[in-house]
Amino acid sequence: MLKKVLAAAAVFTAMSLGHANETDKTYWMHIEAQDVFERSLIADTGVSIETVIENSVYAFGNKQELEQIKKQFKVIESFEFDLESFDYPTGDEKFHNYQELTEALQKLQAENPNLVKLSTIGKSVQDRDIHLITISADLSDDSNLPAVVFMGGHHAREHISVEMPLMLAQHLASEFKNGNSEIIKLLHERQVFIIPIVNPDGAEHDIAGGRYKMWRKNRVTNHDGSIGVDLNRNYGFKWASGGASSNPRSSTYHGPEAFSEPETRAVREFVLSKQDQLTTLLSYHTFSELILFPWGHTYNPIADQNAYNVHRTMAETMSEWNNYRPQQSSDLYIASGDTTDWSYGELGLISFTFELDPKNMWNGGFYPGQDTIDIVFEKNIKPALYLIEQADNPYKVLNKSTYGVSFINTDVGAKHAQLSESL
Ligand code: 0X9
Ligand code: ZN
Repeated sequence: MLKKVLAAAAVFTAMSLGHANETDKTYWMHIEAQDVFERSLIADTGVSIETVIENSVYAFGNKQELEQIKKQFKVIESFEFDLESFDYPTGDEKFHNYQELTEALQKLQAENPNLVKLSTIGKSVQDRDIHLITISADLSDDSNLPAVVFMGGHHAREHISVEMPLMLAQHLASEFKNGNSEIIKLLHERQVFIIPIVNPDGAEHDIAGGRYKMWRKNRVTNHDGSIGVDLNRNYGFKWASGGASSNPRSSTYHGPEAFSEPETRAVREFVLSKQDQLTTLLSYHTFSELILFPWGHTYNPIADQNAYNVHRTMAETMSEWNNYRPQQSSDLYIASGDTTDWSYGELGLISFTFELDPKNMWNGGFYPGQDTIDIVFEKNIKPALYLIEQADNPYKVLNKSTYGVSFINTDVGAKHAQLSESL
């Protein structure tokens, strides 16, 4: 605990960014915000909101964004955030860098050739493979088993969001091997797809030199020479419609167009290629201990009542295991172009974003230390197994025998209607 407090203190006391020019400097801000509308206005300036507490938020942003916020809101405290002298306690070797992750996935496949397949869905900006693990007793490419996809590592600094899907893959394989009858049955009836790291370039940058850098975006060079697009603002459903920045220097830059980035395109192509099988998607992020579901780009709930109820019911059920708070994404703040608005909005997948541990900045924020890995896994394995279990038809959680004739599929396409009506 002391370590965590010290880590948080290091975050708060870090001060100057030697190499950057004025506009590149990053500021840590504590801003008064009474409700979700004020939080959305703040997010709209381009800062990335990191912690929401009752009447205020904590956020990172650049000088220009800070100035804009000062005009509208009371900034309780702000200071320049020193990326260079940020010195997190050592001892985080348990986290997997890209090379170690790749080796762990290769080992998993080598040890379980009939259950685990390692492939790639595409390349990152810097030409790294974006790995895909398929786990099933049926590994054939044309399988028609119901499927669920788990993803991690959209945001570079969210390292625990990579460990969770890796451990999920390892857990499924080892339990299958150990004769766990529940897992054996599950893997005979499903294909489980796991993409542990969508943004490998960003994650490698964040740890380069043995020092965390609070990096969020990918590593593309933008037209103005700045670096990075926020991959969780780059998906193509209601893209750039709020809570995402058009400024390439912003940490929530949405990119020049929807799916401008090879990483989000790779996810799109993969998900589209499996759309006949996929019913469910979970994207792991950190931090705040939340279970989020669409919409994120609007305060409106999903118009389709059944789909809304499925999301809410599943989120509430999962929250009993991990004690995270279930809520609509936009209850946090409006943000457009995230993975789950696209996967639900475009394809009707039942879609969740988990904000994993810790709960807040004072417990370590993005860098809570390696002891948190096992805690996160223990809390979140049951929710993951539950999603796999329900993936044949998530609408079964509603326990209804029929939806009658009044069912109108207002949000999405054929897939969703078909599942809902099959009850
Ligand atoms: O802002 C994000 O992309 C996610 N939070 S994070 O701290 N991991 O960056 C939350 C996305 C939730 N979606 C919306 N609020 N629309
Ligand atoms: Zn994130």
